[in-house]
Amino acid sequence: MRGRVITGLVALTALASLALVGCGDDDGAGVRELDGEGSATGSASATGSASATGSASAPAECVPVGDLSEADTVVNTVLDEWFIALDAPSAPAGDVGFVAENVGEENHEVVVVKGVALEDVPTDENGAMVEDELPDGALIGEIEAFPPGETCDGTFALDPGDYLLICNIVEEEPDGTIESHFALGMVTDFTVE
Ligand SMILES: [Cu+2]
Repeated sequence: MRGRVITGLVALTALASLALVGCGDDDGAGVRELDGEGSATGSASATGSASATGSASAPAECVPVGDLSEADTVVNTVLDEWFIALDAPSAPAGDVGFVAENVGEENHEVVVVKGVALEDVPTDENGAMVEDELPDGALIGEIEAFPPGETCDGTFALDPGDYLLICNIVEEEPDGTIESHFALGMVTDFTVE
């Protein structure tokens, strides 16, 4: 019952809750505990994620995208709570392979978006990107969510332009805590020249 009360509060103060989550790296242990509980019981947390992002309903596993061996440029990418770091801010036009290492403690993903400024990314009430509302052609592709401790890669044919790399996972924990990885800071610029 306590969880339901908190959920109601979160609905009214989603932004404040996100800010608290963002400040509280120490809360990570608790969140992870709840994660484990959720998967063990098959609870509603996965349902919430699926409706928000369509990416986290099944157990995450690395599914490489494209053929890394064909990449003209390889960009090493680090995913963690709550940032995406690249070893190069740009690449020449062509096949760009992102080799993403998840050094964090939660699943992460990489969505490649072209030609949309950060302030123009369409978002929902949780601060997550609404992929369906992106301009036509802006959604280039994505490395779907994969687990902590793993490395996954995606190779995309990129034309010159300004890009964003975004982790768009949203999780609603059993205690009502909502985490939008994008809102928490998992976004970075990338330029193709
Ligand atoms: Cu993430």
